[in-house]
Amino acid sequence: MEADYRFLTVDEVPGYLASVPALAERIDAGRLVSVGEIGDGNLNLVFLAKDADGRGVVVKQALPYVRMVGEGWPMTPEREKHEIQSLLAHHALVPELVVEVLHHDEGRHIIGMEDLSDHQVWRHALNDGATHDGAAAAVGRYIGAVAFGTSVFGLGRQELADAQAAAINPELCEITEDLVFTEPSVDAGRNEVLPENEPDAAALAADDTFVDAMGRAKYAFMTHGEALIHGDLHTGSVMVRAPQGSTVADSVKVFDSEFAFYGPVAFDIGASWANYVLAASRAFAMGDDARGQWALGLVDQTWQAFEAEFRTRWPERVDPRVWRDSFLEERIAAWRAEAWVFAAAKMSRRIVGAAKVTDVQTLPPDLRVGAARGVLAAARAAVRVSGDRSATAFSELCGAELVRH
Ligand code: SR1
Ligand code: MG
Repeated sequence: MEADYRFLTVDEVPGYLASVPALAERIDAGRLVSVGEIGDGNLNLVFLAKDADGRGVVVKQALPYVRMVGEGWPMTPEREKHEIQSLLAHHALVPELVVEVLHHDEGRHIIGMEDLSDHQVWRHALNDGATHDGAAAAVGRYIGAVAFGTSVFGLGRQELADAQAAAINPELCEITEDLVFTEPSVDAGRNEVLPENEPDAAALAADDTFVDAMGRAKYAFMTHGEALIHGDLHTGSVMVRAPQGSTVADSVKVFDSEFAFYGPVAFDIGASWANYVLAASRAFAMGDDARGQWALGLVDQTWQAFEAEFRTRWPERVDPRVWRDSFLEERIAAWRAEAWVFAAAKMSRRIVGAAKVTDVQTLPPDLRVGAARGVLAAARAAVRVSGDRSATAFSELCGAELVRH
């Protein structure tokens, strides 16, 4: 461990804030009214400090291991560099949709960020039955802006090479390769399901079509360095806010991009779709079919906004001489098809794998069984369908499986 890499504590936060000019100008460190550790993710420490004027900042520190497991699962704390680099690059493209970075402490792997405590983690809001209309479209617009602006279409050759070199992130990519593509069907000792779901997990592992699809998807993930993708774009990586009494989001902020690297554009699309299916599975399990259908509708909202954003930026592409409009149509169709399979991977890992989601885990066990079974059936069905179908077809197919189970 580096000499100055000490773990931040609640007691230390006031002094830390006072010592960092970029943070001290955003909060009165001498008049703090609260400091708390609020991290609820799988990996990091996250502190929120508020002052007497209601101003706040967030300080996040990467640990040298996976928080949800402990020191037995080491993980590079250097991941904070990838988070910072990607947040800055993405913020430059769509500042209104990405959390603002205020400070970077390389030695201690700490990031200072704007306070979003007037927002909610979108997964929590979804679990609570809130809608935040417009959030799914905002996510799609973010993916589209990043897909264009960090790729060969939006960057000059040297700038692209520099960005690619800075974004090499093998340790975190390997976690995704293992947990998302391999382990749903090949248990490495980390999988767990309810006893009633063991036959469902076994059927997934024995499904040659599914395993072959995961092999192709893993290959694409490891070789298709198309854009500086978020890399972990689930509903826990998005903050949402709506005015009191409104169902419409007035602010949506993407954060937590430590898994960022040059990867397939469709991986972020598929990640969002998978999490909408998980939200839908919760609603159907609770007997709220209207809510389930609403959650499935988010799939097309994200897709349409992604496509619109990419098409809007397309006239500005670096080399229109050979990247003609026919190529745009090819890319859009290819990304939509790939998103089906990435979504299947992402939804299945959240049911059988090491890192689960509260959408399903907080259901009573008798309801969880059916929700988990439905999600695994949807994942298996999705990889069987030909690649030229719409986002709406994806959500209809998933909905049919969720309702059936
Ligand atoms: C060991 S890390 C487990 C998961 O947490 C993160 O949010 C990623 O999704 C990762 O796969
Ligand atoms: Mg995360």
